[in-house]
Amino acid sequence: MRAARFLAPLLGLGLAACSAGPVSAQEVVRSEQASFRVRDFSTGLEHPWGAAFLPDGRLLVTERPGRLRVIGQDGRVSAPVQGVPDVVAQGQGGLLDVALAPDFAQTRQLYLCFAGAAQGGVLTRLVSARLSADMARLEGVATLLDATPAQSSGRNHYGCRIVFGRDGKLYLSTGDRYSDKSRAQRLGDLAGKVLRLERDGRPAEGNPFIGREGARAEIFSYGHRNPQGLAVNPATGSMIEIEFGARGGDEVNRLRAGANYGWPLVSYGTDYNGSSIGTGKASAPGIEEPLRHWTPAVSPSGGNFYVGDAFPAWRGNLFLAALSPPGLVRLSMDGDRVVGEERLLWNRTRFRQVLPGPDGFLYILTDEARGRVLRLEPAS
Ligand SMILES: [Ca+2]
Repeated sequence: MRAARFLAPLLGLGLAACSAGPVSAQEVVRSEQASFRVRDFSTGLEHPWGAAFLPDGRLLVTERPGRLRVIGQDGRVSAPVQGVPDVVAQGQGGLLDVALAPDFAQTRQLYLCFAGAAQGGVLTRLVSARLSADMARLEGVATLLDATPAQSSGRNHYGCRIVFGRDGKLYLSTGDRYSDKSRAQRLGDLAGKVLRLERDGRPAEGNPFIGREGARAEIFSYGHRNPQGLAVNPATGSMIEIEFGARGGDEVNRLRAGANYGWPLVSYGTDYNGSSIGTGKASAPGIEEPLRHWTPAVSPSGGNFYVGDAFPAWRGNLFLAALSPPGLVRLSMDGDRVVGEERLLWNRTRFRQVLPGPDGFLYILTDEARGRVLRLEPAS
């Protein structure tokens, strides 16, 4: 068991069979600032990846193999929503994130991000669609952006988180696609970037590389490895990005227009075989420092800031869903500075995404073949 625990983070494997066992329903956890009960809110989801609450309190959830579901407030899972585009559900790819348009209540417009087939291979693709009034199907599906060029080798590192900024623009993260790390530094390439888009997929007005020869106008920031987390800090309005390092070097960053976040020139971690990354340095002039970094890795996928009334002590904290070692990372913030860290439900079940609900409870997607939505509720 000790060897397995040591090797698991290196191999990217989960350890569902640790001594404490997987996270289970009805458990009460007493932590630094809050006591909570963990409930199985919903079950029977295959590798849920992204989620968005609808205005009526229901929850839209993606399943990586290519399904979109609506979960009722009673936790009941709908039949798959019809009309989801074909995805390449191989490796880390598949149907990944879902986000609602800011005016969803009027337009019923939503956005999906996934691994899509294209000429020359596979890439990260962004589409828009309308959710039918009965929530049974998607209508008017349109491809907004392909993070070109497509890559024929490998099925890893798609990034693929969608978030709207305070500026009303759509931010989309893309991974470096693993095989050729240098894609993240190339400004003519949309891999390993955070893109800032108008709602129809065009480059957003004011983007930093508009007019620069050889650079893509969609790019907001670059030098990212595999960013699966994006969230707006409610205290500052900053766009916060979360990305996996290789063997260590996971990062939380505050995004600035036109900034270089360093991959693969610098990293606080090493490559999986222990060799150094790029220059072998952890930082360099002209490259943005992370707000926080982890070695050994925690493998943070999605993350969100807690807003709500159920856990007053957690307001404004940034929660990260960690895959390996699995669990929840809670970061206390002072503005955009990270001033504290606590690990919850650690070494138990792989978590893909975490988000607060309109009821103030905290919802977690588990990365399992028989995946669940967990709900944390206050316990006295
Ligand atoms: Ca970095």
